[in-house]
Amino acid sequence: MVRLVFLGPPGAGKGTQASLIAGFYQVPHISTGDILRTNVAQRSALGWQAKEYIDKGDLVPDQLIIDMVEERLEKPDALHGWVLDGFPRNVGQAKFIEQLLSTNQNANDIQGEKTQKNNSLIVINLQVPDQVLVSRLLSRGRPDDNEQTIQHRLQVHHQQTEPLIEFYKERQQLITIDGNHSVEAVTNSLKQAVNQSC
Ligand code: B4P
Repeated sequence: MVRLVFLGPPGAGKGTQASLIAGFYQVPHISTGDILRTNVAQRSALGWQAKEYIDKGDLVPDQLIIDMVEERLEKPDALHGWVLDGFPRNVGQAKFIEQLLSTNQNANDIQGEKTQKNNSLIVINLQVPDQVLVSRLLSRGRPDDNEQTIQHRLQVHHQQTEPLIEFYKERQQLITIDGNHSVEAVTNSLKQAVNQSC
């Protein structure tokens, strides 16, 4: 079973690679950014709450995101693996995933299923220099891709998401990939690294 998480700064190519890898392993690609933007477009209650954070480049509060991810992971298509893109983004969110997988593991153990590797998580850290990120995002041009918001998103990433590198290193779940190459080259490195870990 493939359970993959993509870490990396804004513009590192998480969405681009997560979509390709999810297609390759035939598991759902779950992007918290995409789900939030759909909610904003639909003007749902969650969308109204999330919009001000996204526009500023801040993280949306944990409880809103965790409830949203929990609901998505309970859908039938996510029972046999997933690729999470943009989640977790801080230690609180990472602890939620850890707890969720350990609860699943306990349930499977009680049922006597052989799940030695079933609940293991692979964490991909896509590395790209800040100046490359800024130019990629400015040329993408999403509403939150303006110079001021991008700089703030990078700062939020360094402060809140980068500590996850150590968190997952300690758990021996981290694979670091150089994302500063063509999309195809990055995908190839990723497939190779994931195949070795599965
Ligand atoms: P996200 O939607 O996750 O967006 P992102 O980090 O900006 O982009 P990503 O890294 O996926 O870049 P992409 O592949 O598209 O977050 C947006 C906002 O939502 C956050 O700021 C936050 O407010 C909120 N949010 C989301 N998740 C949250 C959470 N868990 N908790 C709290 N808040 C949350 O690539 C970018 C560009 O680069 C594209 O144009 C692409 O074509 C290009 N590109 C990709 N790979 C390339 C390559 N190898 N070479 C050249 N260009 C490349």
